[in-house]
Amino acid sequence: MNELFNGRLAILGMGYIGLPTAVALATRGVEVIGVDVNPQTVAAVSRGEVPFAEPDLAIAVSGAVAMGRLTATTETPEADAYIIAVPTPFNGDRTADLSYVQKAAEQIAPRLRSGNIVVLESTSPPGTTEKVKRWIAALRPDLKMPDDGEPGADLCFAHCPERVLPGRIMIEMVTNARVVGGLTPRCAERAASIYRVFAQGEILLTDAASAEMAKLVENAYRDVNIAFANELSLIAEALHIDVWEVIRLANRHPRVSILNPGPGVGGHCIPVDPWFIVAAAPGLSPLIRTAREINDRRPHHVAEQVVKKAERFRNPTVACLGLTFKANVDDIRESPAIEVVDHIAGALPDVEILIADPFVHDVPPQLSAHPNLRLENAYQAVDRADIVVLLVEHEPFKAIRHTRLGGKVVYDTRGAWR
Ligand code: SAJ
Repeated sequence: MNELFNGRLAILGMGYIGLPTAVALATRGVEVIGVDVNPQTVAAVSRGEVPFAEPDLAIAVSGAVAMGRLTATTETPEADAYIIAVPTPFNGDRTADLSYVQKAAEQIAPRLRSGNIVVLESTSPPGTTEKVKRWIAALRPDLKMPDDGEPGADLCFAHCPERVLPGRIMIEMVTNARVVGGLTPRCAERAASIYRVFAQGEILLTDAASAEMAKLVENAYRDVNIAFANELSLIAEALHIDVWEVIRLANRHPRVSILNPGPGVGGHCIPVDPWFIVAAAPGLSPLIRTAREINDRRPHHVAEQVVKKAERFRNPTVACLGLTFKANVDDIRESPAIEVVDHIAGALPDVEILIADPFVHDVPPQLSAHPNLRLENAYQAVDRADIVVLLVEHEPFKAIRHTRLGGKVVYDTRGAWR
């Protein structure tokens, strides 16, 4: 009980979760091999560099590589434990695309030996850890799979969902409570030995399907609560009431904590994960589905408001501040801000649109087809604009003085300039 893993560990997927997890283990003495299909990612990690921005990650990666504890390769090596941290996007019908998970399982299968642990970290629908076991079992009939009540299994399988918040990954990786769901209790216990190496938060042992579902539920909970705020914003707009003031007042109630309305919900997790629940129980999830739809409609609604404001001018210039999916990160995946800009630029082809974001240095490919759109420094964009739209509350934007915005139409979708 409470053993600590001290073998060799391979992590498949050197992305937003795999790489910080690799570093957390490597800097505490575990020999970690990072595996990725992308040779550029492997080359970057091998040089001790990080292919994306996340506070404090770069220094930790270069330290772990310099210590010789973290290496990277495109080939799946032999190891004592494997963590799968590859993407699980959704298909056109919004069911989970498990092809990356399946490929990872198939890559691991030929390397497995008796005593190995396989952990799935990728966010997955209930039953996926069981599927990983079956994919591996089909390729390795020589190894005994873990089945409840049957002793003597050669392998352990568990789901341990990541729960870190982009922008705070290095802190939350260590401090968050960790759910470890095993296909059997022994699987959970053995997988927990890996996370005990670095986790200071509580480690909660459970079964694999509960762990899979808990992760989806966490993000659906947030999505539903953001949808509530976004719906309030629509209602307040129609009733000419200031939604931010209403929320500020309501939140002084001891049991009320309303989130912030905004231009939509982005990132790789919250707009995706609730659909996995809807797909698993379609007739039973109207609230979760509706919340998704409310949040998905937000960018279009925000863009329409801007278009209406622009109609009041003869030849306006519009500044859109912020392109990333949320504040103070450089990640533009599933960014509602980009969707808003795309709508505005398309709806107002003769209007000059200036876009600015301290974390984005080129016009994102999704926007490159608009000839009326230009990337600018935020101050210049604001100074030249008739209409200023705040889409992401990056710290440098919050610092823009109110006097600079004087005489302009200001649409603050984040309530940051109140
Ligand atoms: N947002 C709002 N209003 C709010 C809060 C957020 O509009 O009040 C928007 C953000 O601007 C952004 C989106 O929602 O576009 C999501 O941002 P976020 O900060 O809520 O979450 P993520 O996607 O960065 O990370 C989430 C986290 N999940 C929860 O908080 C329940 C994180 O802990 C998970 O590990 C992560 O998803 C994941 O990987 O699943």
